[in-house]
Amino acid sequence: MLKKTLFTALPLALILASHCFAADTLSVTQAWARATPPGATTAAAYFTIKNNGAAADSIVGARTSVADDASVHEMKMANGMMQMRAVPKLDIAPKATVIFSPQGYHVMLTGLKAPLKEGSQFKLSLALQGGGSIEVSIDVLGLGATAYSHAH
Ligand SMILES: [Cu+2]
Repeated sequence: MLKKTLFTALPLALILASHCFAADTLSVTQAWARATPPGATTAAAYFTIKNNGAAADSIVGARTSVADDASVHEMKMANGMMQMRAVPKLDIAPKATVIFSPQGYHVMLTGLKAPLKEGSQFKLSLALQGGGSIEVSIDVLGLGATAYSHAH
């Protein structure tokens, strides 16, 4: 009886695991990037990050094998114009959820080694202030994607 329960519970656990990437207290969901046209050298990755813990933590860097460099940026209105600035340290308060999106925070990838192909995935590592990191699997969506969606 116990064996049967474990057997049926396993597929659900695998599905959940593929959508959630957790460090000790931070969890990342809905991680995506837009596909890039041939020749593009930059891309951006988006996700939702939640601090489940009682202490603040910060993202202090990013790394991926698909690009030479990765860093957290923010789009912000300044003097009536959208401007992009680097965010070397992004604080995430206890219980806070920060949504990375095309209108706000994103992880900028520069020196892209190959186009990001729709339907593929790549790994992104987020460095945390405490010295740990979160490994995130990014789903590459279509060229026109504006938000996370996942077709099963
Ligand atoms: Cu940027």
